Amino acid sequence: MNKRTVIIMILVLALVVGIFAFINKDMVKDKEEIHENAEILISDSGKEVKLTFRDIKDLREKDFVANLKSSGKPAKEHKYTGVPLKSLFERADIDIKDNNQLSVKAIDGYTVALGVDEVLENDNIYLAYKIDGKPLGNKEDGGSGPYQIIIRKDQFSQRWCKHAVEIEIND
Ligand SMILES: Nc1nc2c(c(=O)[nH]1)N[C@H]1C(S)=C(S)[C@@H](COP(=O)(O)O)O[C@H]1N2
Ligand SMILES: [Mo]
Repeated sequence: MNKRTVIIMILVLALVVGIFAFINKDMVKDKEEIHENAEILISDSGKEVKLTFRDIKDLREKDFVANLKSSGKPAKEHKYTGVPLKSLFERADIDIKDNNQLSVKAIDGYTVALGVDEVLENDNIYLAYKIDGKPLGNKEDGGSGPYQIIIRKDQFSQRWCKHAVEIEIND
């Protein structure tokens, strides 16, 4: 192999690596955009407020640990990232303290009821969007997000509503 061939091979390799890095960067950006389009609808007797991922991330983001009990597996501790659920109502200018109950609805129809008293507790109910530092992912890719309700005190995780899309204040 002469010197010229070696130089050409190195240039071709560098070009290939560069193209792959470029494509990968675009793919990562697309994923982030899909994730950032995740919205939550809050409804309170006729009033509807839509919060975007940006709105939610601008609230009091916090890392916390909680024990996930997945079906057929022993409970496992995970680090979640999210915001206290009650901060969403503050952001939407909805005062829930004179209400009793609200329900969280998921894209698969799963609905959980939450008492206003427990929602107002500190460090118990969160709207999470990351698990162990990674986005929760959506239903299609086997994840539990883009948003999941985490109730630290619910040891069996039944009310940890995955794929949450709407919160309705009932009464
Ligand atoms: N949207 C939605 N959320 C859900 C469920 C569900 O079927 N749909 N199952 C619940 C139950 S019974 C459990 S134990 C936890 C954990 O579910 P996993 O077994 O899929 O991890 O999610 C809860 N949240
Ligand atoms: Mo479950």
